[in-house]
Amino acid sequence: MYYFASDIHLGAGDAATARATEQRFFAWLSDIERDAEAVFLVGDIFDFWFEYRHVVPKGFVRILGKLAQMSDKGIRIVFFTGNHDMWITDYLTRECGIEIHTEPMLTELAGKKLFIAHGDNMNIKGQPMLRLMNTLFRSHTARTLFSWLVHPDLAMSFGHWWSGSSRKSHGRESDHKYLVPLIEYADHYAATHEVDYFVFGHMHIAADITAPHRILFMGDWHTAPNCVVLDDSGTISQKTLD
Ligand SMILES: [Mn+2]
Repeated sequence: MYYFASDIHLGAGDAATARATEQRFFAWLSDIERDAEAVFLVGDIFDFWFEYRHVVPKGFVRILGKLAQMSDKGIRIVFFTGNHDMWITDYLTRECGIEIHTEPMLTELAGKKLFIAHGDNMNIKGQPMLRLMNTLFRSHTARTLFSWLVHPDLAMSFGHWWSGSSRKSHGRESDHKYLVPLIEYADHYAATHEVDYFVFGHMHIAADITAPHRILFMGDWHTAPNCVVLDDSGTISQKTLD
């Protein structure tokens, strides 16, 4: 079995909310651990993560321990960076055996071809401000300068403030018009590539689009914990968790 989840936003909200999300995510990982061949964490797993050469954010020990344990057992943990955790470098790979991907992936699982991506930074040509921020935030030079010049406590305060304002700009749970750019992206991509299923996060809207291409959008865990499951026969489905 293959499992997919995105937009957990660990650490978001007040301490009680953040702990409840972490416990829910931990329970899900413990549950799928029985039959998971691989787990795909499709971006924004952390509400904010900035990694220095020798310093990482506090917290998340249950989740990191669980992921390390699963990886040690031979379960493949594949992590796509999202727009909230794009500054992950090598800590999670070295410490927990997690595969980090900063770009979308076209892969074959259970005999099906899947295109997997967080969904930010795609089809944003008409949004110059977003494009500028993407370029700046992804710049290696900017990241190095930031880590040299900004004290970690200040970086975390800034990051949590920025993450909070970025999440608030979503707040549109059911409006499918926000999915259109990614649906267009998928249509365009499918014209030149063979794809059975597209799997996206980012928009915080859970949706299962069937035509002309099968596109599964995962929602965020603050609205309702959810995941996508691909079984060994190649059947894919979306699940809302309790
Ligand atoms: Mn998100």
